Amino acid sequence: MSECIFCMIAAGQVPAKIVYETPAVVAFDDLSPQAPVHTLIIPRSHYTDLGDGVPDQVRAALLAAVPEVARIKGVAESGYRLIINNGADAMQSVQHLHLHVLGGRAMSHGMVHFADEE
Ligand code: DGP
Repeated sequence: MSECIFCMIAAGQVPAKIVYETPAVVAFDDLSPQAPVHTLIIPRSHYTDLGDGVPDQVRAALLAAVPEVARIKGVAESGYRLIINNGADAMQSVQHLHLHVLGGRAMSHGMVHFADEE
């Protein structure tokens, strides 16, 4: 997808702070970090979200990258949270499947936060 910002990052056409990459995935720091460590892991190929026919090997590659990213970012021991905002109700804002790795400080137990409670 030529106009997809994450495709452009994966292709090296838009700069990003690359943390880790394999032939299947790229990990880079989020532009608007929500925690001291906030890294995104994306497949190089374009899939809108998890419902977009993502092959098993791509799903596996995304998860396999998680401990590598955690190690590189120094949060493997302290822990981290994984988030996938998948689709409209989850407020997915970039329509290229991505996994957030968040860490570097203690988080609350709460996982969700509904729009009508804000
Ligand atoms: P989501 O809401 O799950 O779709 O999160 C998209 C994330 O992508 C959001 O945390 C900000 C980040 N982001 C958007 N555009 C860029 C970009 O051009 N570069 C980087 N590094 N991150 C981006």
